[in-house]
Amino acid sequence: MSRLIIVSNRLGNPTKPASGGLAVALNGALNSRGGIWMGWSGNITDTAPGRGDIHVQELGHITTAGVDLTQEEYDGYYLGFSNSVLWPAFHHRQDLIDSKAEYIDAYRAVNRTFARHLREMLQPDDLIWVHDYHLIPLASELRAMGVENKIGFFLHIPLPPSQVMSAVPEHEWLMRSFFSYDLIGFQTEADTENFNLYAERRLDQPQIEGDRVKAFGSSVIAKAFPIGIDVEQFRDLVASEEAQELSDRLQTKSQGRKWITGVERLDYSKGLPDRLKIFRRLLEKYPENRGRSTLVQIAPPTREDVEAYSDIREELERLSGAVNGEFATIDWTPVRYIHRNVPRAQLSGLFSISKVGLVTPLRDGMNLVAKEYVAVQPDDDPGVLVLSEFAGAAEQMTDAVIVNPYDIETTADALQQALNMPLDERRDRHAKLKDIVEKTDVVIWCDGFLDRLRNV
Ligand code: GDG
Repeated sequence: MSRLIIVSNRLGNPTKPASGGLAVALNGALNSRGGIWMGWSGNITDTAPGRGDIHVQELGHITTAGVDLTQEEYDGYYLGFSNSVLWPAFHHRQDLIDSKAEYIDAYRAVNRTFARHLREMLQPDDLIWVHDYHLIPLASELRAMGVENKIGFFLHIPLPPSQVMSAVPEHEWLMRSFFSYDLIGFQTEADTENFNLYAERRLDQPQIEGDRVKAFGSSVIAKAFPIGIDVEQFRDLVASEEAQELSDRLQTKSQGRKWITGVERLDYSKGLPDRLKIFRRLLEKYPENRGRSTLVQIAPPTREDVEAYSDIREELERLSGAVNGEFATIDWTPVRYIHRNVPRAQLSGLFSISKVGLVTPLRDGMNLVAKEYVAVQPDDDPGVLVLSEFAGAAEQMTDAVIVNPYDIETTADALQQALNMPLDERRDRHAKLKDIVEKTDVVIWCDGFLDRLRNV
């Protein structure tokens, strides 16, 4: 069997029990095939740009290769082009693009450095799998160095329509780099369609035949591979002592109150301020929820060095403070807002007793929280998933209560509907959602992508 080479911005750690579904699946795939995981080591050094050391570690039949970055590279490649240009643009927030000429240079240079280190470690039949927007040009750098191995790419975030894509500096160059891959995986059919439409409208004489797109004298297969979660692992967590202890405590304390739960990194794409406005509207319009429903919002910090993130924390504190100030009573706090990372076992416990999983991003590649919430609902008395139509997950999870989070009024109505949904309807929707989550778990996703890549 050919070795698997995973390349991602951050390096996974195969020696530690992985906490996220993605790391679990990739560790599993690497363990069964043997191979290399390459990524940024997490170190910032002061060597000359492009000379960053590589730290190679042998862990059984997995090798990890961590590449150091200089401060300049980190600022330009990671904070700059990846997270101040591509992340906002790909999430339809052209208004937040903050572009400087040196960003794209650093982005290209770091991709070249990764390619240079990787080429030295490659064997002819290695299968290479590159992850996410930080590394889109990696294959074209490898091809320029003569690498002929099969190379696949998976985009974890959405691919925007060509009109939005055209806001990205040098977008033609970026889109052209996709054609150095053999296989590109997107989260949804909609993303795949955006890729094909960009090719049709902006490339010179493209040909699209089924999954295959031909342009620039090369051809690539572009296809949706919706990512899933490790259902078994997440259910084991909910059975753990830590999860049980928390859910028992919450249920005893709640005295019949209903928990509504939201969990995500404090990112502008996740629609957190709108969520607080939705909850506020629920309390205003349906006063029977006062004293009876509580929103638990967990939003750990993320990318605080990127300027566009600086105001969200303040805005969220202001909004949650205002709701609590207006509606709280001596023995009820409407919003519990936690700006810290919560242990994964506790998250699973909280999900399991929450009557509503409120997942309302303004734009999201997939959204794993929606799937985690469904995975741990009790079959006999399940809660309701309220899901934004702008999450990739909405393409598969059509039995959720689907909402438009920009429309505060109708989303507050939908939340009220979810809180009062009859048991039969909840069971019916849950059974269908659970089926989807189980049938498209992360191992199936990983095997599906690699099988296709091997057979391209
Ligand atoms: C990107 C795409 C796509 C969250 N808070 C805590 C915590 N989490 C965990 C969740 C979930 C994961 O982090 C977040 O995954 P998402 O899918 O919701 O979102 P992104 O981080 O934006 O991921 C996304 C994903 O890639 C996979 O392809 O679905 O669209 O944007 O597992 O549970 N975990 C812990 N404490 C927290 O406070 N332990």
